[in-house]
Order: sequence, then structure tokens, then C-alpha cells
Amino acid sequence: MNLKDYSEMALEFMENGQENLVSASDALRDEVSGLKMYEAPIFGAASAGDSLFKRLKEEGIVGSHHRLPEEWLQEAQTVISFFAPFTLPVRKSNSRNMIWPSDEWLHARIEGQKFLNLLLQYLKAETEKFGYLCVIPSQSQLFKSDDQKKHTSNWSERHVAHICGLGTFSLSKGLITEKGVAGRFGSLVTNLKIKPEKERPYSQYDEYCTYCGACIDNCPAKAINLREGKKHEPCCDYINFIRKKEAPRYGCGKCQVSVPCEDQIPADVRNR
Ligand code: B12
Ligand code: SF4
Ligand code: SF4
Repeated sequence: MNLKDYSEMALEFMENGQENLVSASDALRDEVSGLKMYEAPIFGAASAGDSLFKRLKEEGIVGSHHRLPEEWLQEAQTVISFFAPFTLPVRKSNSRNMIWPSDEWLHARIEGQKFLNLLLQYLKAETEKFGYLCVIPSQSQLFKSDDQKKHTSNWSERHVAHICGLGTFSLSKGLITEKGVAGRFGSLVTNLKIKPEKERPYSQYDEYCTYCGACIDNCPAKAINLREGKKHEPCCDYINFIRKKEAPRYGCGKCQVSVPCEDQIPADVRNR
């Protein structure tokens, strides 16, 4: 099994099921019933022994609470990560109003994450069918999305995706991939050996960001500035404010739409 197999399995899962579409019973209004939330994911892989995983334990990168691949699966050989980009209707709808998240964005955050959880379970089951061990850290009982209440998880999907060659960080703190920043990540740890297909195509952790500042202007919480990047507290407070109106859904993501990194690596970086 290689990364191409994982891309094909993901595509098959997306095309054969209804889970990537907003159901009529969940739809916030009739027009969003049947909305496709994600495009086909892109995949990356890293050796579980990649020295960058150890660096994530450093304060200032993530912290000592961040777990190594072998702390999820003792026999770990490979970490597989994917980025699932939001579809055009999800992205475009969220630019219509720069205060409230669109219904499409709210669905892609909540029902969309349910779909990604099922996709992860499907990929794990397929890996196991071939006789390999596989763990989904984000679905483990040991997983903490907000360890020590510092807005940091003990398995940071963006840092993992960065190590797997999928992209780099940015001023807004989103991870910019070749399909942009608007979308979500997932990952698996397995004892299957997959040789990463290519060297990481970047050497700096923020190489794909131009620091153009478009995300600063978009942010309704004024959480981003050129000197400090994105501050977690105002962003978090804003998302909690949205939650009061939209519960059980929430989200914002204005820093990820109508920006040069929305669905691609910014042209200025590609032309460097
Ligand atoms: C906690 C959390 C939040 C909190 C706090 C944000 C945070 N800490 O980043 C709040 C509630 C505010 C939040 C908001 C949002 N979130 Co959120 N969140 C998470 C969660 C659960 C954990 C994040 C985490 O642990 N970060 C770790 C800290 C340490 O990251 P950091 O401070 O940014 O790290 C910096 C340092 O490491 C620094 N650095 C310094 N030196 C070096 C050296 C090296 C080598 C490296 C690599 C880095 C580095 O660079 C990094 C970036 O500046 C993840 C899911 C997961 N399990 O990963 C989703 C996640 C980050 N969120 C996501 C999304 C989409 C959102 C929202 C858009 C909400 C929405 N859905 O509408 C906003 C966007 C905010 C933003 N501008 O990034 C996506 C990110 C998608 C993307 N393209 O990047 C994730 C990955 C969820 C997913 N499964 O896809 N989130
Ligand atoms: S909008 Fe510009 S500054 Fe902000 S993350 Fe994207 S490329 Fe970087
Ligand atoms: S998610 Fe919203 S509040 Fe948070 S940084 Fe992005 S635009 Fe600002």
C-alpha cells in the first residue's frame, strides 16, 4: 500500500457514500440540503522516526505534552496525513458576510468533521485488512484537543501535516497547502512502511505565506497583526460568541477566505 492507494480509497469512500453531502434533516435551510462539503483530499506521509516529531515537544513549537507517533502506537513506522479542501460553495459563501459564518461553513465544520471522522475510520479499517496496525490519534481516548487549557492539542494536525510535507504555517496560523488553507486535516499512525514520495518541498516553517496581510483585514475579532501573528484568545472568544447564536454549530474562518492563500499557494510564492 502506498499514498496513491490512500488517495484512491478516500475518493471511492467520498463518491460511494452520502456522508460528504449535507442531509435534508441536518440542513439549516432548504438551499443547503445536498451541499457537497469537501473536495478530494491530498495525502502526505512521514517516517515515524522523523526528527521533527521530537522537536514538537519544544516549548514555542507545541510543548512537552505533544505525543510522539510511538506514544500512540508502539510499533509506529509511518504517519499519514491528509488535507480535505472545502468546496467552492463552502468557501465563497463564507466571504459574503465578514461577521457571521455562512450556513455552508457551519455545516462543513460540524457535519463535515463527522464525515472526516468516518473517512478516517474507513482508512484505518482498510489498513487493518492488509494486516497492519493503525491508530487514529484524534479518536483515541488519550487525545486532548485542548491540553492544559493552552489552546494546544497533544496531537496537532497542522504540525503533523507540515512534517508529512503537506504545507507550511502562515501569519493567520493556518497551514497553507497546495490546495490552500480553507479545509481540514486528519491523520493516522500505522506500522505499515511507506517511503515519503518526495522530500518536503519547503525548508522554512512559514515558507508559503507572503505576509500580505489580507487575513488581518478579514478578521472580525482583530486577532491578527503583522507583529504577533494570530492571537489565540480573541479568536477563541469570537468563536465562543458565534457558538452562543449557532449552537450546536460554530466556526468563523474569515481569515481563510477571500485571501491569496484560500485555495492555493499564493502566486507570489509560486513565482519566486
Ligand atoms: C485548539 C484549536 C483551535 C483554537 C486555538 C487555535 C490554535 N492553537 O491554533 C481556536 C478555537 C481559536 C481555533 C480556531 C480555529 N480553528 Co482550530 N484547532 C484547534 C486544534 C484542536 C488544536 C490546535 C493546536 O494544538 N495547535 C498547537 C499550537 C502550538 O499551534 P500554533 O500556536 O499555531 O503553533 C505555532 C508554533 O508551532 C510556531 N512555530 C514556531 N517555531 C516553529 C518551528 C517549527 C519547525 C514549526 C513547525 C512551527 C513553529 O508556528 C505555529 C504557527 O504560528 C486543531 C486540531 C488539532 N488536533 O490539531 C484545530 C485546527 C488547528 N483548527 C482548524 C480550523 C479550521 C479553525 C478555524 C478556521 C475555525 C473554523 N473551523 O471555522 C479557526 C482558525 C484559527 C486560525 N486562524 O488558525 C484547522 C486548521 C486548518 C488549517 N488550514 O490550518 C485544525 C487543524 C482542525 C482540523 N482538523 O483541520 N482552533
Ligand atoms: S492572507 Fe496573506 S498574510 Fe494572511 S496567511 Fe494568507 S498569505 Fe499569509
Ligand atoms: S477564525 Fe475568525 S476570529 Fe479567528 S483568526 Fe480567523 S478570522 Fe479571526
